[in-house]
Amino acid sequence: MPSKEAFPDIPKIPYEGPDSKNPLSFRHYNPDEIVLGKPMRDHLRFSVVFWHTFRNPLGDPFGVGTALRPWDDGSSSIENARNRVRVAFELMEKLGVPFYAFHDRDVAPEGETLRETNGNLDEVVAVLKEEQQRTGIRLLWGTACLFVNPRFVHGAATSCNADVFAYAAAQVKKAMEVTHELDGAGYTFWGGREGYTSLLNTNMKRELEHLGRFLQMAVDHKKSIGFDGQFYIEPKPKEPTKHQYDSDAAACLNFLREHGLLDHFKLNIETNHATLAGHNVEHELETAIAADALGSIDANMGDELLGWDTDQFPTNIYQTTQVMLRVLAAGGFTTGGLNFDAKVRRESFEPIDLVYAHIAGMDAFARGLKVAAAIREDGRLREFVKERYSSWDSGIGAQIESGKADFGSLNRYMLEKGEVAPNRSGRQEYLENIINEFI
Ligand code: XLS
Ligand code: NI
Ligand code: NI
Repeated sequence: MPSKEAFPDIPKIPYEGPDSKNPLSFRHYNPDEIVLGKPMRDHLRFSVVFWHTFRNPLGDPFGVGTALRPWDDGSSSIENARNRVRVAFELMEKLGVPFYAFHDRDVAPEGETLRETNGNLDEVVAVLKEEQQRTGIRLLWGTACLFVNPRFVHGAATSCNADVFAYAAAQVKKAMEVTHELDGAGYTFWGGREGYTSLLNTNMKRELEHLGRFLQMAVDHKKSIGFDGQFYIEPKPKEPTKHQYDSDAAACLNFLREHGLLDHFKLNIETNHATLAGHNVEHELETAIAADALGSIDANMGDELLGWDTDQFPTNIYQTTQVMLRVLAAGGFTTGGLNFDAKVRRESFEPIDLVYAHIAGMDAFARGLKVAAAIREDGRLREFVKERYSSWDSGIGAQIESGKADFGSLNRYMLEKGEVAPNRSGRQEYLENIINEFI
């Protein structure tokens, strides 16, 4: 515990059940409660992000930051950085969150040179390590910030400037080593500025090849330092560039396959990135699961009236249900978790809003988990889909699936039969009503 608590009036948040009117309690998240044979804690694997929760001043393009963070002296001193880490762990402990995630530059200030910057990072990592040991809270994943500093104006691994590629490589090398030292369960690559704003000045083929080479170097380094955490790629279609190369799950999978990297990466799917890509999170999860590549989830939500990455705390139970249905269907998380890549609104500037926001997100997902578990136990939805595809389980369908049919045999089959078996209704509204029955 820091000598002086940053949240002195906040107790450890208790579970009080659905009827509780206490805003500092969970009404659904009950970590030890067994759902489908497993404690909620292990199903949900919540993680707090350092960047939004402890470094975001809550500014927007029209106004300065509004966040009140009395523990932060606003300086870029190491002392301030180390103290911030202690505050972060105080909050995570009070929330009962088992994981956290950070970018290298969230936790420690940059120095004049790479060497000095690395030294700053080491000084803060020492406190992270201490606090992890004290609390048992673990690092879900580490990552490198390759997008804030002006040197990355044209990208990092996809920069037109080879020196920038080299700097990014050195930075990721260090971030991986630090993640390893903190026993991180994973390491994430989000494309940052890996994309373009104008094709007039861009050699796309060359940039993509550089990105492939960069990730291969990371795979090699992982092996050389003996880090066995999971690598993730996080798809996002736009912001900050007009066209990010990792635009969606399918594009990432294709890129990994093309560069022979598929065995080394899984996907980290972010709810609102899916929406920005013109999909929804269910679609992105299904795409990842079909390729056996669902690794982790950046849990947030967008606003249907705003077309940018608003990173709101996930409070939509219909959506958390949809997410948890997929997580359960995929057999649950292994290395990954539900990482709140979410920030409080600019209008929610008090420290206690950080607490309310996480309680809201955790309860929305706990409730989504319970609803999804009930839907699975009920079985009607699964049975409907199974039945819908039953023509593939025997006869001509089974022959096609097992590779025993060809155009010739299918032609003979159909000439003999003359017309297809009648189609059946898709019953979408009936199925939507089943979901509502449980919510
Ligand atoms: C930005 C991304 C970023 C990654 C980590 O939109 O979501 O926060 O999760 O670099
Ligand atoms: Ni994210
Ligand atoms: Ni995002």
